[in-house]
Amino acid sequence: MGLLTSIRSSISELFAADEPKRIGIYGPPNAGKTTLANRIARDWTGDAVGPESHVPHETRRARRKENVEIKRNGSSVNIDIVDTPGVTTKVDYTEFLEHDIEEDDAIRRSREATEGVAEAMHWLREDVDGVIYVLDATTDPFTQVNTMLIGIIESQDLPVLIFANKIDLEDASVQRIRNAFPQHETVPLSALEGDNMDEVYDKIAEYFR
Ligand SMILES: Nc1nc2c(ncn2[C@@H]2O[C@H](COP(=O)(O)OP(=O)(O)OP(=O)(O)O)[C@@H](O)[C@H]2O)c(=O)[nH]1
Ligand SMILES: [Mg+2]
Repeated sequence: MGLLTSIRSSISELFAADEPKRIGIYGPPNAGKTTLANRIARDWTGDAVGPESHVPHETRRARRKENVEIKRNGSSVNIDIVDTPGVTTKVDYTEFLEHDIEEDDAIRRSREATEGVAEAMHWLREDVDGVIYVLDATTDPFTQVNTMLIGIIESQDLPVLIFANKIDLEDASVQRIRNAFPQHETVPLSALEGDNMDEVYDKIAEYFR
């Protein structure tokens, strides 16, 4: 290799190493994805990604926070966080009516959520470098959606961490999640309370460097 070519390839490697990794936060509705995305963004950049809500499908379009630099043991990892809408097989507008939302608004929300899910699925195939899969540890992890999504992630050969969220709640079971997906590492946390965030950042730095 000529000197110039060699210098050029070293420079491009240097830039490639600095390019942020795009990390998609996926999982079923209400698992706490936005709460987690906001906590990570607030801890490292000072501002939030989007609104959190007990109403399912609050996030209906993917939201991105770019250049989040997480410092770990003297080195740092630079990521773009993509908060995605909760994935379900069917968005039923009557779910919204239970939360005192008018029918017109409910229909609009369910349409947006369906489009958002399709978009997030498309990104999973094309546009992310790694996945944080968030589950509510108080609910049954053995669902069709979880099995299908984890399967797609595996088929794309993407690095994936499973986050067992809401461990502050009494009926949370991290073991149930570990049993469901023994092939992946499961990290317990409470995105709401900020429990176990040190391990969360250690694992992010380890997996998505
Ligand atoms: N107890 C507890 N509640 C949590 C935790 N994380 C999130 N929540 C609550 O769970 C609800 C859903 O949180 P979101 O962050 O909006 O969930 P999401 O996965 O983004 O939901 P969608 O955008 O609808 O898919 C909210 O009421 C949160 O306050 C947690 O660690 N513990
Ligand atoms: Mg959300």
